[in-house]
Amino acid sequence: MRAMNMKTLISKTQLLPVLMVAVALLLTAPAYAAAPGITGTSFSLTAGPAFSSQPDGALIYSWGYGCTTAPPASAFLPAMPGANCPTMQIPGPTLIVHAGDILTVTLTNNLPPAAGNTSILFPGFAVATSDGVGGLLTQEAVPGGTVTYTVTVPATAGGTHSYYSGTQGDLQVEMGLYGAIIVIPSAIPAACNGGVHASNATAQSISSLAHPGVLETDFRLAHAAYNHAEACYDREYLFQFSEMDPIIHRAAEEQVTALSGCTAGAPGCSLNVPTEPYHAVYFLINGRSMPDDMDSNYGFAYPHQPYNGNPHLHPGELVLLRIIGQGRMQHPFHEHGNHVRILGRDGNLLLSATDPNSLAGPALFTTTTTPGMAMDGIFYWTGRGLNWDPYGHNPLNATATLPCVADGNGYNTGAPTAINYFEWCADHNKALEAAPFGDVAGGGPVSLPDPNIMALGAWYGGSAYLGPNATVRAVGSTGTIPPSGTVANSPTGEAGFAFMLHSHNEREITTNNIFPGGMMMIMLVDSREFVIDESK
Ligand SMILES: [Cu+2]
Repeated sequence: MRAMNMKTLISKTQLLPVLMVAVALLLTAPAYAAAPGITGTSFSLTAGPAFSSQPDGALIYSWGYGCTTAPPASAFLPAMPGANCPTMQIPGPTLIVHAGDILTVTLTNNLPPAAGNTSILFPGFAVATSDGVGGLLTQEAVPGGTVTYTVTVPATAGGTHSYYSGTQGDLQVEMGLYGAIIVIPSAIPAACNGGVHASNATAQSISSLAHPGVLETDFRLAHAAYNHAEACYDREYLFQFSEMDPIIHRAAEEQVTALSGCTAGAPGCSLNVPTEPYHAVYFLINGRSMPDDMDSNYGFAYPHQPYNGNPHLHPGELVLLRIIGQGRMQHPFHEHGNHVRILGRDGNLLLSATDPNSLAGPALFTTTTTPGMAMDGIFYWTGRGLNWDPYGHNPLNATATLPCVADGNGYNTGAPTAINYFEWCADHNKALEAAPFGDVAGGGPVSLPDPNIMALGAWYGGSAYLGPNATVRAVGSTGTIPPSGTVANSPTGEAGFAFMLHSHNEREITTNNIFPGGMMMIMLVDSREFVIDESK
């Protein structure tokens, strides 16, 4: 996912030079695609220890899955220069596989000897095992040893799935031994090959203010989450929710240190870490707390937490949210701006009882995950219900008014390349501002603050309208100081509508009891002519 526009942030907040250097370094760090992972039919994974980082500066002793050796660049999906699979990461590497595959997953146990055995569960899949020793739930790898799982992915499979340790789960999952499996369906319905994404490039090419010569790249893994015409999507993100109680991690670290060098299986060479009472203070999206989750994928500051949480989208796009609850708590995660229509849970499509050809998943206000549960849902944003016209600018003609022709559902979808594609026509030309610029006449109830006021923050493009062209024509409330064309408000910079996506358990949007933090991120809705580039 694309990193935040830090350039705007520093110019508006005039941070200390030393911090600007740090931010500049972040800008040069590679950040890549939407739902990255490793692909193939044979995976060599390891379970091992490393320290994960928190935005309060804490380094937390953790366990995670990783790659025994770095896979070839061709194993990464989407293809991303600079992508890596370290020997330990949280969450574990996302395994991107195809329906009908038979997977061979060999796990090497590189945890400290005192940690004992470890394993992987693949809930919902038929699994055969070889090597290892018998455990309570599956075959396990002894310290220094291996176990091999042969996982059959049904030809009809699709969607998002979890994997996690099946050994002493109260400790090992808490320590970080979990990850995701994405199954690409065996057949993609023809209806899914059009969609909003296909027309974005056309919309961008006709805009006088698009990034010259740069058109949007397709960062999807597929065009549908399942082999079903109602499972098409235009963009995708993977969110894995978890939490950590650092007291447990500290106890594990102290005992591992005290027992360093002991012989696995010998008397006394084992951990006795209490996992109750449980008092989590870190709440994670893809292994990171806010604001770290808004930084780059594979950012060098997070060598063991490579995945971010930073969604961007255009109006009307069907955005596939792949969501997994990986910890022990329920997380009532709220996607602001619309409900999420659930396609399937744990890889099972939710079909209508009366029409088995139709989907009947609920539209959820919060995508609440119970432990271990995965769900796939569709989110989109159009501006419907705002009661004013957020599309009120025309990038091709500063004085012409964009047409809005309502389809049967009330949206402007007749011209798929229109900049105001998916505008809710009932609000077309409805004024927001008392003294506006652009297409929409004055008379609205709102006097927006001067865009030069720093307190509005980096997100405000100087305009109440979507799009870089709106930013160009934005002026201060005095009408004398145009904020556009500055570093803070470059028309080529991102000036989308920002929505908080966060846990509705408000304790979970803190980091070690400090707000804001934890399980929170910002979603940006960008006008279509702005190129969402997941590759940097
Ligand atoms: Cu909310």
